[in-house]
Amino acid sequence: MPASLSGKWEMISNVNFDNYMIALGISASLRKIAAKLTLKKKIERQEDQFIVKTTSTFRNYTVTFKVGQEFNEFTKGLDNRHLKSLVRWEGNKLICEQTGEKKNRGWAHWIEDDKLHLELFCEGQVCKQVYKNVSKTR
Ligand code: YOG
Repeated sequence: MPASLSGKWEMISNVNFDNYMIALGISASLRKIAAKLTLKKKIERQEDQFIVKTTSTFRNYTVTFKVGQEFNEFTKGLDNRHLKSLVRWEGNKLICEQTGEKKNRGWAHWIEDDKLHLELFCEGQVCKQVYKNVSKTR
């Protein structure tokens, strides 16, 4: 049975987030705020359409996409850049390539041991986050 990315998730670990943010060019003052946040994800899926909401007490960010279909992404409230993004499945991993000013940028999501895993990539830095499921029903 393939585990689903869909549901509500809450961050339980966050490794190398500061270096990822530095690679994105985020200021020291914003990084200090961001480092203290417990991020939440709400992932909804309808066929190949995904809505991924990242929420926190400070800012929220939503991205909507169809797998295999390139889209324009504006990282509003994050690093505020315009990207060409493309999400695809690679085995059980949902992988996003974010083409723009920053090289080797993107992310990967997958399920492992009932946890949602996320790797965030930018310019050789990799931030690794793990989320526990907080859905009311599964
Ligand atoms: O997720 O791309 O799930 O979009 C990473 C923040 C902090 C603002 C969050 C607000 C990168 C200040 C999105 C955080 C740091 C720091 C809550 C990661 C940038 C600015 C929104 C992401 C993907 C995959 C879906």
